[in-house]
Amino acid sequence: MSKKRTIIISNRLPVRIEKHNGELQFIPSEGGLATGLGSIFKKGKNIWIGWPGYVPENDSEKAIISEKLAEMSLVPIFLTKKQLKGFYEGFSNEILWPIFHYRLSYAVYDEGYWNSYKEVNDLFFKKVKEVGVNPKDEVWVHDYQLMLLPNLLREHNPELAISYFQHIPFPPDEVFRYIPWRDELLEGLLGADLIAFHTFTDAQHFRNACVNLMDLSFENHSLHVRGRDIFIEVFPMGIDFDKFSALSQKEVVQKKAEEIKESFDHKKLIISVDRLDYSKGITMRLRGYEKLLKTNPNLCGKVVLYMLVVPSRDTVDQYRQLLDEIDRLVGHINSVFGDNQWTPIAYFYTSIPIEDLCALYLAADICIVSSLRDGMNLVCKEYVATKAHSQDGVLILSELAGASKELSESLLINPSSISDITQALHLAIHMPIDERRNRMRKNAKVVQEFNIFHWIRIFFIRFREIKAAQKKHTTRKINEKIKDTLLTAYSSAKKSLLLLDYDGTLVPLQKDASAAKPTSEVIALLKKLKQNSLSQVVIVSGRSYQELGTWLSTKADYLIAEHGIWSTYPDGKWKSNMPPSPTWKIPVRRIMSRYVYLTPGAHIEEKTHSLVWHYRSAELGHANLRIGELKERLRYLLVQYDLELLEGNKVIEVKPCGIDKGSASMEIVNNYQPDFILAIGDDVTDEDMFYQLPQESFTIKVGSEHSSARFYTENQASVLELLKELAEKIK
Ligand code: GDG
Repeated sequence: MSKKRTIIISNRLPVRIEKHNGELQFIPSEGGLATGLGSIFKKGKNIWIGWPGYVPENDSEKAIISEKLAEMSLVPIFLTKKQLKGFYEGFSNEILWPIFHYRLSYAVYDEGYWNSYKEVNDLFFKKVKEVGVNPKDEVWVHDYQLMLLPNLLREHNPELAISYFQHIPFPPDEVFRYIPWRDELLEGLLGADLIAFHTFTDAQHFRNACVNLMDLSFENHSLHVRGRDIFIEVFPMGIDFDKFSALSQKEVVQKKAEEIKESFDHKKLIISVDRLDYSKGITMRLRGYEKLLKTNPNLCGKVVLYMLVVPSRDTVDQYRQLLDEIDRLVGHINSVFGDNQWTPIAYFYTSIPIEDLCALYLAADICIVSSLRDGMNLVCKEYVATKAHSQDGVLILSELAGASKELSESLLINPSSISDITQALHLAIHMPIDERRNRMRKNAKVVQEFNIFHWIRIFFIRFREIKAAQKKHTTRKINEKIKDTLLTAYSSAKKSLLLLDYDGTLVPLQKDASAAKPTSEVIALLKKLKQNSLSQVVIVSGRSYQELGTWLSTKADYLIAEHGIWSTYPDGKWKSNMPPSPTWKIPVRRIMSRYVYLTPGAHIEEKTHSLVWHYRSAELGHANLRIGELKERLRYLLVQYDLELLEGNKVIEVKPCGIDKGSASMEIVNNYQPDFILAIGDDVTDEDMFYQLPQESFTIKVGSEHSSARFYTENQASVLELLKELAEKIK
């Protein structure tokens, strides 16, 4: 049997390929993610799949690259220039990137980009198939370029452990809505077992998108999709703390830092390091610095802003424009405030070796990160790690960067407020040494503890826990073996009893409850099941007895309505277990009506012995807000009149205590004494039935494994499949 392996998949491989004098050179990436994941993909037969960042000129070059990368456990996916344009520059960077960073007006909704995105995600999927994946393997997909991949993998391999991490933010669902292909993107991600983000806010936004756009339910930290639990998690990514901290102690780095300081005459050095991107708030930072100089002329000649901008995506229009804007602003500030002796901004549009970067961090009195939106931001963590020894330095950090949730001892700024930036710079320049040390020590502790290796460790712990729990649950999922046992027991039973819930079990749930009439398929099925003279078929529903009677009176042996209050057992005639005209309804209806008045889409259904507040057509968040108040207002009436409140699927129902689907079913069980019981239901109210029936009964929950039922099945359609097989057993 083949051994389990871990497959990492990301758009870019952790390597750069360059061609010099006709020779290919392979330069491994020094980035934090590459270092962290190195502890995984370099082990055993594990691999990392992705684009090598180079378009080969011919097949022989492809072969050379594949062979060389194989030695490094890397598997390349070769993309054409056209694919890179549509999938990467287009869909990923001109639609997803701006939308996910709240820049709605920058998005270009090009159908061609979308087709290219699908094509390339499919190419990644085919590559995974080609390298061979078995059900025991673990796959970890990284980032927004591959949002469709988890589901492509899932469809091919239902058991596979699949996780996804998004490195950039996830926008609020109302923003995400803008993307014409939003449903497909969510569907794509929902193929994973674990979907994780840097911050709780991002996780919350993603969850809301699934609940509000896909109408999924979220319980116990997980989304429920076609019988599978998908966990949404928060894992703030860290850096290789020890590497930066050790670099800062290296003599050569310290010397370089000293040289930097000297070259600026030991003036207060403020640094910023970012990729060229409109999400990084570079122009706002420049304006904040300009205002600092304008409002504090005494600082002129005493401070320098060292701004390192790393070239990125500068073939895209918006990035080119940003570059021009930065050039213009830097030129303006330097010419207005500078003189022969002093240039206020030292601006570099380049990238530098890691030792030089570390020396820059070390030399800086202040580091400013002013992202307008940033998934995490690693630069600020690297600055803190480099300063861990000296504990001297001030971090100014945007509250819209994920890192701000952890580095709370920074000077937090609103990056759209020029005054905020100016004020923070002023504070940082004048901060006393004790405070600087105190803040830096606390921040460094967080960066050290939650480092990249810790991130990977806790991610895999959770990932494996989820898979283990899934395996445990799947033993309860109706499979062929359980089905065989059930069908055999039914065939050989002398007296069998079928207790079937209606909505969500025999028919799908509908927005308009009155539209959920039995289909001809269900009617034919019930007719067939009823033909078994050794069996009784009972529909156990929460619906009103009038409605249930009109639809199903001749289709089943008995009907139980309103969660057990009405029953046609034993003589086929409706009777109620409750005295008529309950007085409690008047005050309960009055309160429920008030919340109908306040909530568009909500309505009250009146049954003979219960009142139901429906909110399937209301905005979910709004309804939840009202339900909280409604429950609070009903609390005293429940005690006063001995009532209970049932929370069902987009309904809450108030009814007298003591009678439920369980007690009504047990009345039949006690009289009929069946030797086979099958009970199926999807609602919380079916739990009373599952709980009270004899232990050996075949109790089946529809659509969720969280239940006291012995088994569960994926969805409503699978119930009909099962009942069909049952009907075929009738002699
Ligand atoms: C995305 C998300 C999230 C920069 N200049 C040089 C250089 N760098 C390195 C830094 C740092 C990295 O680049 C930049 O990382 P960030 O996290 O700041 O930003 P993104 O590239 O936008 O990354 C971000 C990240 O993914 C991880 O999940 O934090 O929010 O947008 O490591 O050191 N490195 C060298 N020379 C340079 O000139 N050697």
